[in-house]
Amino acid sequence: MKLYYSAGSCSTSCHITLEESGIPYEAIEIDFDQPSDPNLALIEKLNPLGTLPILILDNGQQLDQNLSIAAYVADLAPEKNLLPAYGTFERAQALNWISFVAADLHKGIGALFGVQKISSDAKIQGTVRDYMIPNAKSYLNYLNEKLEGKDYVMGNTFTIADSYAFVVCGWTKWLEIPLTPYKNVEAYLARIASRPAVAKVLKAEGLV
Ligand SMILES: N[C@@H](CCC(=O)N[C@@H](CS)C(=O)NCC(=O)O)C(=O)O
Repeated sequence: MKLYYSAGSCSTSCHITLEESGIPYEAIEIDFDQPSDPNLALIEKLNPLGTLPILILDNGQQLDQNLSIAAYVADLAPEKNLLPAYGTFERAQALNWISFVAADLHKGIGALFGVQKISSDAKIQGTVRDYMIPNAKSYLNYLNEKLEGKDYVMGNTFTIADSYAFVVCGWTKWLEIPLTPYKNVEAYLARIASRPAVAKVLKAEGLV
């Protein structure tokens, strides 16, 4: 199977999940900042939303949302426990977490990347950022509290929700949101970064 990703974006979480799963895959980087990237037209064709990740299976079938790709890959490697077993309450809890990451954390933090597109006026940018920051911080605070006494969001086991939360929380360094008030989140990110599969993906994407 083939994963199209852009370095450091939410699609990196699927790259991490694939690496953690041990399943053979090919990862193809798309550079949205390079109009000459020959794969940009292909991405537009594959996904009219123009977003990554996109996963293409060997039979040509396609998935193009973080949650579906992560869950599909996790289910292909059940022995890795990247998602609790079908039909269990723990599975619903893990999906609850990944939904929080996709709908709340990703949108709350990721929206800050768009501030420059709203206006070239620095004052307006500042006003918009001041409006968005409390929202982003409320999600970081929620995660911080829920991580108390835990290694990962589900407890002791790393799941697909952690792949995704790790990437999104990592954006804070580019957005100049200090994580010092969120000690559990800081420790969580360091813990995940030290996982061999994660370290391998970060290196492959040129992020370390
Ligand atoms: N709902 C989608 C959102 C995917 C998404 O927002 N992808 C972003 C990167 S984080 C993207 O590809 N943006 C296009 C761009 O940067 O031009 C999912 O969960 O997979």
